Amino acid sequence: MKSKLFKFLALFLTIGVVAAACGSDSEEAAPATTAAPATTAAETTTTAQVEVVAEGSLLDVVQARGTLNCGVSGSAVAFSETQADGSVTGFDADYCRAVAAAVLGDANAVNFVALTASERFTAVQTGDVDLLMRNTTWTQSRDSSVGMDFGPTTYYDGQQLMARVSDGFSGSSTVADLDGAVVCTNVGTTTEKNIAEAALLAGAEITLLGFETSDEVYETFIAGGCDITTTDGSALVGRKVKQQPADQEWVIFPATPISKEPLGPTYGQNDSAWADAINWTVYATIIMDEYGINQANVDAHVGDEAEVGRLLGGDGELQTGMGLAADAFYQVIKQVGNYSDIYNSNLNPVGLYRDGSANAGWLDGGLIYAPPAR
Ligand SMILES: N[C@@H](CCC(=O)N[C@@H](CS)C(=O)NCC(=O)O)C(=O)O
Repeated sequence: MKSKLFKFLALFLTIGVVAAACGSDSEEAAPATTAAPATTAAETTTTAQVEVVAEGSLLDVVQARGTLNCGVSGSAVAFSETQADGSVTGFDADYCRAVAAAVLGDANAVNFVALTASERFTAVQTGDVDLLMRNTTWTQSRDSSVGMDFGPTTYYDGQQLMARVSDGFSGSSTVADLDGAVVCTNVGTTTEKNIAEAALLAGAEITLLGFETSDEVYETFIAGGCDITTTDGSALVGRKVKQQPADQEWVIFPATPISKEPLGPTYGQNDSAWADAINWTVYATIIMDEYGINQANVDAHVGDEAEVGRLLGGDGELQTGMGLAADAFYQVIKQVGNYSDIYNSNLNPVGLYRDGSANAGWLDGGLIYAPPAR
């Protein structure tokens, strides 16, 4: 009975993927992978299915390889920046390291792959990267026809605009004020679609210039080739801090973003063991933060009771059942840090703070929340 149900589900999944691929959106489309584990699982019993899925998982591939191939931007200020010595720093880069610490026991076992926005989903589909931590917004099309799955949102962002004060823009400017403006952004993003729609709805006629990289966007903006740049608000803040010339004053508006941009880990669809490893790495950083357990004091909490003890590898630990070492999340906190450690060290320096934002913890009125570790 069960095997018939799974056969039906596998058939349904395969049809779903094909149908979705036909309707995929050209700008972001990468050929959707087929649901191989589900198809194989259709021939087996329930117990065997779990094993088949685990064996076919990227989790095993990454553990056998000994390094995590993590797709980042490499030029997203404070999120992933390739430094002169080749190292990559930032909030997203640290989440790549956290996953490597959980899966491989070594936060440094990461091969960072710099990808433009338009390259990123293809890199997942072809297996060039195991995971994207690349300012990537969770959207319906990416989650379906583009063939991705999404983990917990690590940064709640929203799209804003940036312009020169000398051109008459201020913090209270709106999209309607863009009428006649040249707007620069990077291609293969939610950004270009959001601004086109928002301008249409506000009755503003804009000229939209698309570039492959943000560096080109800002070179053009600084040289006066565009009146406006637009992208995720966090990126505008970072670029203003780093690149605003002494003779220009840039302003970010509107105060309420024109879109929701939930950013987080993105990986190929239908690989539950891999998804669980990544998702629980993020959740572990959040739960430890809720307890005030961080990189500096984690050693004092090994052996604690209940949820903290389980997450750090003690009695009742649930990590080995997921294909990870019992101390996987201890390694994450010890080698990389909890959510606040990662957020504050990377984002406070550019002026982004959790307090009062959507990225505060749920107990402080924000949206950062994790399910229970039990
Ligand atoms: N979150 C949006 C935008 C992502 C995006 O490409 N953002 C820019 C601004 S942070 C970026 O990553 N630029 C860095 C680069 O050009 O490599 C999306 O997922 O489409």
